[in-house]
Amino acid sequence: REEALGLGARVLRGFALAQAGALLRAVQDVTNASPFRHMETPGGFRMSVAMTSCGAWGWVTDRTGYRYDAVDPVQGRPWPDMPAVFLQLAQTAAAKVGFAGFTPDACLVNRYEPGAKMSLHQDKDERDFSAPIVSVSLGLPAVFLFGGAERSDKPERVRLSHGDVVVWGGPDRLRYHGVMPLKAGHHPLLGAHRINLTFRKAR
Ligand code: MD3
Ligand code: FE
Repeated sequence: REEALGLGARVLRGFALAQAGALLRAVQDVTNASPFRHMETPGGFRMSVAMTSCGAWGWVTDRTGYRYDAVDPVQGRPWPDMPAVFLQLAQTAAAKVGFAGFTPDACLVNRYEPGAKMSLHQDKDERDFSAPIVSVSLGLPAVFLFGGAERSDKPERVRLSHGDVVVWGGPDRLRYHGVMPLKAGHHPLLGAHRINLTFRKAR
């Protein structure tokens, strides 16, 4: 099942289902090396989503701004390697919708608990907007907000469930997007959490 969202956004329902167990074991390996943390925005707010990264580059925010950094500032070491099962899934999904040759060098791992949300934003800390972003949803479902080119454009709501993969590229790469506060619930593999993996080409 493949749905078009915008011209450059494709939802692959259940594309990651068969790999979910292996992906979650790999998340555990990543977080053993670089644990989830609640980062601070430049404006001084604590993010409700807990984050970590793997791959050559990790996304970081603190009082000085947003950036990709080769070093995990909490651990003082490079981010853990991107697990093979992550890379394989991201590349297969990208190729399926026309982005053959996608080589992500960063995977941001987001963990939501009930009430956690992500306000409307654009992803523009990457250097090359011609590369897509691939996202993988695991655990509790969430309502994703898919906005327009301006923050004030009314967003579409899209439910993303366990195993769904979305590829955002081309004309949709810079659209505003966010996630509504997570509803409480129980998922057999993740309990009261949702985990989202986003694969990016940072550099
Ligand atoms: C649409 N994460 O980490 S993934 C993020 O579910 C982020 O955790 C959300 O937004 C989450 O930056 C949404 C889906 C996503 C990612 C990047 C996009 C959608 C996008 C870039 C452009 C348009
Ligand atoms: Fe984003």
